[in-house]
Amino acid sequence: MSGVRAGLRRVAVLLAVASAAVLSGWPQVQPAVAHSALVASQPPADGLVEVMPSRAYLTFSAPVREVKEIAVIGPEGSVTNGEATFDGAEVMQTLWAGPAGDYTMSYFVVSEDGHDVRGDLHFEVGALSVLEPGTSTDPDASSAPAPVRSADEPEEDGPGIAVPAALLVGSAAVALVLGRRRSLRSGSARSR
Ligand SMILES: [Cu+2]
Repeated sequence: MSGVRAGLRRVAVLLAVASAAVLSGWPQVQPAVAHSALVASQPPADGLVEVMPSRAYLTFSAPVREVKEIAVIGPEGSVTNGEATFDGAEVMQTLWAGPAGDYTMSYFVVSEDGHDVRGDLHFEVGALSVLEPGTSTDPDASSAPAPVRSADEPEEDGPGIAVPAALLVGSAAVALVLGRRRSLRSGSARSR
């Protein structure tokens, strides 16, 4: 009987130790879960806007207690106009008009739990076509001479369409002559 009681007491002690460990460990875990972070912004991170908006917004995962600094730096320097304001988890910063180009928006706020939340993001101001200069200057895009050549001699394995137009016209003429000569010599049996 006493053995059973001793066993029960041991179990009770173990449970008490275990629950004490859980309770003491709990407050250390909780702040990490509630830690605030940036969840959205306007302009969006790595986004493109055609014109600099008059206001930038930063939305955090927890309410903001204080805004230390919001900075928006572009090709001609800072475009922030006055102090940032905040309402709950959203921070608003008024902006001056800025030129097209790359901008860095950095933030430093104090979250509801008293922790600093800081970081930066990038966005670009400019027309959509400015973002894709590769497609218009790409040598592969000069495919205009290709239809002419393929219409004349579809089976010629000439140089690729990446070759400059002048070279292409010259080689097309040579290929045309060679092609004619070859077809005269071997008839329609050999096409290549
Ligand atoms: Cu925190």
